[in-house]
Amino acid sequence: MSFEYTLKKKSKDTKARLGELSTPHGNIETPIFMPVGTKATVKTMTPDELEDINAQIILSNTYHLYLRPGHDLIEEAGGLHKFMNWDKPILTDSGGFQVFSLSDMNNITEEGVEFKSHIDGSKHFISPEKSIEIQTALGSDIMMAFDECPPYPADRDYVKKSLEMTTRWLERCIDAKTRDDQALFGIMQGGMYKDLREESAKQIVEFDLPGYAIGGLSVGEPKELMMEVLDYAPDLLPENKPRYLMGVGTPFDLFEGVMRGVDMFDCVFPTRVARNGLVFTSEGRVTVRNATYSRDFTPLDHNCDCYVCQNYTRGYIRHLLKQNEILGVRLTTYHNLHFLLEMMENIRNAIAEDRFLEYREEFYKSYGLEVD
Ligand code: PRF
Ligand code: ZN
Repeated sequence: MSFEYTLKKKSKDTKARLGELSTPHGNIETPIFMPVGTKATVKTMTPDELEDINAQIILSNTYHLYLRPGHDLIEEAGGLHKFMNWDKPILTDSGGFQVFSLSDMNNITEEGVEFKSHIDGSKHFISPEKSIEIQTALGSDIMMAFDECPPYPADRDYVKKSLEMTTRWLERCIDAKTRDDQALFGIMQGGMYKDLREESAKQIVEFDLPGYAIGGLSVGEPKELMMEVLDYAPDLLPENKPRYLMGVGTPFDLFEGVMRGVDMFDCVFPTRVARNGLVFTSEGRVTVRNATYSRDFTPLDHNCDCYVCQNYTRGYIRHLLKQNEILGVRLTTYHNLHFLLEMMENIRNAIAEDRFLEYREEFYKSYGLEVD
């Protein structure tokens, strides 16, 4: 119903695209970065602050919310939007990936995944139907299919069987879906094998879903290998649907992904490193926690017009971080998210004005990245 992706422009010299995705909670301009709010909060950020920095959509996690506080409790509160006071779009990941990366034991069968909670060791079972039941209760705008993300490295035979099961799980997710105000995205797997990526894409595209994700990347493989897969994987998905690269989001990855035809990204990286005192600046990464910055009374980034850079110095923020004062991590998180969201806005403007490659080169030069 209210989900529509409009491809607004294709860049001439790269595969970058400009688009707009409409959802029941508003429209999203793509390419976009989605801040991660795993436990129904983007750590340290109020929804007002997220709106200040023009966050258009956030991501949350089925696995965590199912364990704590429970999806039934969130449903009782009126759904995730109401529970956390965020009225813009929300995408929820299905739990599959988190089960594999966080829980102690996990036993994968055709039926689903049995696992032990990383919190208290209790036993649980999530199937495709259960994942959709949880995401339905949460009421996210975009639900992700329940998939298996094979580890890296994994042999061909394993990856082939796994992607075929992921397709069968997708079909079960589609059958379990009940609400028409929620969209379901399918997830391509296939590891680092081109023919298996093709097979996976071919199978999931059959279901004519409102969007598709590229899963199974950034799982420990060398960066060159991820780029090799990204050279062809987005092209295997329909042009008229949004493409989402899951769990990827350094500044470099965002440029390289956009250039290869990706529209949506999420990653804990900017918020996680912010809590360790690492900030993005127009001149590269700065570990503001370091002693070098104790008497630096300049902003985190002299080219940044965010609230933090307009009002606070590196020296002050370093002091807060060293003292474990809560404000320190709030300020670094705010700046990092602002930095990435503004970078994405610049990327969209550059695509619109046919100067994506120029902007990329200018950014890389200043940031200290190699343009190849
Ligand atoms: N599948 C799901 N979530 C994910 C991934 C995946 O493959 C990844 C891989 N980088 C991150 N998050 N469902
Ligand atoms: Zn700033």
